[in-house]
Amino acid sequence: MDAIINPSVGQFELTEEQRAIQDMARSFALDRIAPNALQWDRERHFPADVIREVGPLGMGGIYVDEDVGGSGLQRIDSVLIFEALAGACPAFSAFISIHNMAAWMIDTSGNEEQRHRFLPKLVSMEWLASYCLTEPGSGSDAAALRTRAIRDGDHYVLNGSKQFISGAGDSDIYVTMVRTGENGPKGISALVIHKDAPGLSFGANEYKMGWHAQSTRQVIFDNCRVPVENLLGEEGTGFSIAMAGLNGGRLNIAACSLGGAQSALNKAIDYTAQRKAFGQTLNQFQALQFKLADMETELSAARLLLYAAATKLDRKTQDAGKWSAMAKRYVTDVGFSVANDALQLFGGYGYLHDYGVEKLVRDLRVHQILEGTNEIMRVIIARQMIGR
Ligand code: FAD
Ligand code: 2MC
Repeated sequence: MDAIINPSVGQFELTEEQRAIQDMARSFALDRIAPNALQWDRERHFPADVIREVGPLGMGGIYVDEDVGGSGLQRIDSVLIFEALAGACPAFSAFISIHNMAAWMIDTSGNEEQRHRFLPKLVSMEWLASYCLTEPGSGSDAAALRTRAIRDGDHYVLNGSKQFISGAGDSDIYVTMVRTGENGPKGISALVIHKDAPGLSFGANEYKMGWHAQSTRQVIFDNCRVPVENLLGEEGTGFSIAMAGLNGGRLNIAACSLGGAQSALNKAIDYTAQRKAFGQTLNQFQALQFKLADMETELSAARLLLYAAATKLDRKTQDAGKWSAMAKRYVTDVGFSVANDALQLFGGYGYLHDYGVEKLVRDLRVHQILEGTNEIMRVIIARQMIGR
């Protein structure tokens, strides 16, 4: 059932079922993620074992249909889940989000045989999934991708590479956009590629500013052979499939920012209630009270926008893509700024790893870049506004 959301008066109320989903994700985050998050970050460890634990809890196919084992929930439920998981570790939450995006693409664009071949193992998280669109020569201009797939009997033969792929090398399934036809978006197709495909290899794990709990590698195709039966939809429809996936993915990334920033704010509220300067606790300085008030206000506005955008995608409204872009742009900008302000409130201790705030700042920074930069979100919003 939909959450009751009326953005025009700024009120929303979760249903009992949604509260139960939120509680389940929060307890998992508290018990299984939070105690390990700093260590994973320090050791650049991809916690595949703990990631797999979310499958039996229904978080491996949140909005995948129930006939193949999915949870059959809605976008609003998924943002509640990713917000809750990100409270403990945004990078962990974001990987589950990408996995869900890839699974949803197979669920909605795959044929029955493909759905039954891939989805039961993806929703249980026996198999993990990655999403491969970006290339070394094309990021924002995604329709310029050049990885070529040429038909050879009952296989495609792929040559090219994908850049910055989250989970690459650790995932079992790669939903990959390739060029099967002309230049531009209409020449792109989507393939489901298993990690054992001959000719598939991976680059080195990148050293990054944040998201250390996730691997990021190149995916390299050297005469890689993929069965034609792994084509999603028709040849030439891959770009639309990729973009439809991102409409939901962008909401989830925004939810990851929201959860991470809320966690930073909560830490700042506690810290400023204890730390003393000039004979009083920090939270007695009005300048800092005003800072906390602004952080709370902006996060609440971000949450309302996100929940409204998720509801629009659930209702498949004509402007859902624009709202998804608006939510991604606004929530990830606010999320980063709130986490950074929380770090400032901690003074020098905010800069120390053990306090957990600097990790949140580092993790949230990349949400302004990936799943479409925030400049590209403005391109999408403006195009809808001016009718192009
Ligand atoms: P560019 O496209 O080169 O952009 C450079 C700058 O120019 C940016 O500021 C951009 O906003 C700006 N710009 C470009 N075009 C315009 C324009 N028309 N108007 C205004 N400004 C513009 N991709 C995947 O496919 N799968 C993944 O799993 C994945 N995971 C990632 C994980 C990490 C940690 C990172 C860093 C990236 C990941 N990406 C992934 C790639 C990510 O989506 C791209 O980095 C992003 O889309 C930007 O592309 P680019 O890096 O090539 O930047
Ligand atoms: N939803 C549904 N369909 C969409 C869409 C959307 N959000 N955006 C575009 N399309 C369709 C569009 O309708 C058109 O189809 P048709 O001709 O049938 O109408 C087709 O796609 C081509 O669209 P455009 O003409 O708008 O294509 P253009 O090349 O001008 O630019 C742009 C599209 C800039 C919006 C796209 O390239 C883009 O989103 N770039 C950012 C790339 C990105 O987000 N990468 C993220 C990688 S994943 C990641 O980072 C992870 C961490 C997983």
